[in-house]
Amino acid sequence: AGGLGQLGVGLAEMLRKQYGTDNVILSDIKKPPPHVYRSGMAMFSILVLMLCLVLAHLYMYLSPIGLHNVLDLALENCLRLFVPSTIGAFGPSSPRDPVPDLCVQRPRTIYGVSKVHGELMGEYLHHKYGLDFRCLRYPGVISVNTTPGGGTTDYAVQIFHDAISTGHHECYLRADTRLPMMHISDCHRATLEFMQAPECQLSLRTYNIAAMSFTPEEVAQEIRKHLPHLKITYSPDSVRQTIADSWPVRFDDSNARRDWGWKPAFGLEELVSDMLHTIRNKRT
Ligand code: AKB
Repeated sequence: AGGLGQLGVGLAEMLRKQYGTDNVILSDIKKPPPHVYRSGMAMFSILVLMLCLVLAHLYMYLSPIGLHNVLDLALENCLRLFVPSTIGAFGPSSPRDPVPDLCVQRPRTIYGVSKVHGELMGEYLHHKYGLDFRCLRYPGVISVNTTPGGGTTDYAVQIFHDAISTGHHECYLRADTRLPMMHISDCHRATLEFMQAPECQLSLRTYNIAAMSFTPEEVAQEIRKHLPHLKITYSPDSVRQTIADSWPVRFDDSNARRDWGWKPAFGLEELVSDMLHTIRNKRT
């Protein structure tokens, strides 16, 4: 996965509008669809030839080698580097409601461990060698453009498709499982605003960003305001339920709000009406 994942395509679209089409290059190990195709150049030549200021490194870096290559290239070429993290970087011994930016991080998934590794490597290179490393911890991101995979927060995408197509959603989490969530456009905007913030405003290098927190029951209730017949049944899957129970219920994002002015535009009400509207438009 990489630039063509849930976040990369929309982020590149936004960056291309601001910085020009040819100044933003998306890379991935997958073959891009024609509308996002730009160049098959190798990562090194992309960095050096385009003199990028920002390298949005959006793959999940389950491979530490990939992450280390990117960190080295950013350092050698004095690039501002963005690495995404998530609620998955916390674990059962972290405070959950709310979770602050700085606290115990002992995730029990390899996904979470790789996120903490990325956060710590970037911060180490920042403190030791001055790398302009920036990292955001995203909540579960909700968008229509990617098919939900096996993620713990993915029910919150699938439920909209099910509400419109069959009117029934079978949820793999318990009804009262509260997790932090965010509309994808807030997620893209946060990333851009954070990357554009002057260095002198940043008191941290890794920030939590929040928008809303809801349970499956609450999102179903809100969808029922538009589609009253939505039925939701619960069949918790032990793996994802255990992961969700170890993740934060709420993010404390007060540092992001204070340092670089973070403010979400979408709450639950706006998220639900936008998702239903967008999915319906795509189907017609
Ligand atoms: C997942 O559900 O695994 C991801 C995440 C919160 O990192 N969406």
